[in-house]
Amino acid sequence: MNHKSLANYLFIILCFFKSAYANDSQLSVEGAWIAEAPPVSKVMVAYMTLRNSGKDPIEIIAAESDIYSSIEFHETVHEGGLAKMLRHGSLKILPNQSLQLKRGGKHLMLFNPTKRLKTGDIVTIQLTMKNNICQSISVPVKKSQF
Ligand SMILES: [Cu+2]
Repeated sequence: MNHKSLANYLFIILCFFKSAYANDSQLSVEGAWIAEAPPVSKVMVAYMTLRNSGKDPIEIIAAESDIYSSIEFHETVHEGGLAKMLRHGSLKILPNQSLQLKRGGKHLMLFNPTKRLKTGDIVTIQLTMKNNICQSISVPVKKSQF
């Protein structure tokens, strides 16, 4: 067991512990998908709608998956006719609001897939919130539609 897989293992155990208390989690995820990418691609993108049905703000401070070396919170912005990506330290969802991760806006940037992912594959991503509650989501890979 190398360093990386040990870290993942510990992380999953931690999530399991937390999930006992997370039944009343106010975060729900709708319409999540990962855009299929060419085989040589070192980065992929995930989109979804994050909904906070609670009375308190939710801040997602980390996202992890066994399939990727790292996951970052990005936002595409346009400056002087050029599109570039900003990196955010977290994603905040206000009470009773939803945050859309969509093309041309905020998204999850997924780095270095360990295997070729195709349409129909399902990727598990663990989201960690500021209160240390973790939530696992299942995200299907789909063909990009333009
Ligand atoms: Cu990005």
